[in-house]
Amino acid sequence: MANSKFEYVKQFEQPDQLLPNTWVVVRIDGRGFTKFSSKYQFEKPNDKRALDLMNAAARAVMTELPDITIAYGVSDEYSFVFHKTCTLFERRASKLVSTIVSTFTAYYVHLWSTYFTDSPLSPPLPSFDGRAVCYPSVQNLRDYMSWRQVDCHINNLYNTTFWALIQLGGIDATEAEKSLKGTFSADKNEILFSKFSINYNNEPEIFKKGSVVFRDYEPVEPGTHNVAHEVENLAEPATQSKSQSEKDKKRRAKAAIVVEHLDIIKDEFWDRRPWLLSNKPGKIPKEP
Ligand SMILES: Nc1nc2c(ncn2[C@@H]2O[C@H](COP(=O)(O)OP(=O)(O)O)[C@@H](O)[C@H]2O)c(=O)[nH]1
Ligand SMILES: [Mg+2]
Repeated sequence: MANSKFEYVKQFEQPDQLLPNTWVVVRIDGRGFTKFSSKYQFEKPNDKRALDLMNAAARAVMTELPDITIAYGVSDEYSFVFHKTCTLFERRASKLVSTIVSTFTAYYVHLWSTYFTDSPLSPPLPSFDGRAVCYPSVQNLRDYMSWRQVDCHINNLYNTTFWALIQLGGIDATEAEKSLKGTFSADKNEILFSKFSINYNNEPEIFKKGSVVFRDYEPVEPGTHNVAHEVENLAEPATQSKSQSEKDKKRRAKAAIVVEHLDIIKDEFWDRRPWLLSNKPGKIPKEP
């Protein structure tokens, strides 16, 4: 094809490659969800429909993008983790982020009416922003995931107590804020229990722990696999025969993508699911 005199503009396209051999986390966040949640009267502090919708959209994203090994969501945010050996889009940040954001948003809108059966969407429509961050080690990645889950816990304990004071205690937001100022976790647990007979431990797991999405294979005995160590020493994706990668692909496609509300801070979660860090599909569980 002949070059046109306009073609020089291509030089303005600058590389935006993510560092190779690192775990890439794309975190998306609902734009203006403070307003959006009040428009659709989300329940306070947690709206189960809204969380289920976020989880369904995240599941759809993972189904379409097999390079995502795990995702974690809380409130109006979701983090999607690409395995460190993933070469999708030659690891261009803008392509990765825009793909996640648009796929997630499309499914969020598409699935809206399944979860909000009697409040149809109207403009301004929901939208999400996104960013990509590279984490060089398994420890950094796990600390990132732990950071999000600790955040979920701190916010949920605060919000649960704050809204109990208002909805059950009959005080206003200013007073509730004042009575929580400077309190520690133990104080909030105590307020919930002594004033409202609420045992925070009995709150739904989805509210306390957030949601983790992953492909489900048969769990292994903890201590039998040292995947973190192996994967840390891997500088390049292990070269695989075509037939092996076809097999992996099929097995990955067969695996159910599950949404659970588990502790992802402790080792156990990762030890029992070596495929999350190894990116090698595990055994498909037998039908019960
Ligand atoms: N009522 C209610 N609000 C929620 C729920 N999940 C998220 N939100 C709202 O979404 C906001 C998310 O925080 P952030 O992203 O910082 O605010 P944004 O910039 O307005 O999107 C929260 O402050 C809540 O107002 C929910 O389950 N119930
Ligand atoms: Mg937001």
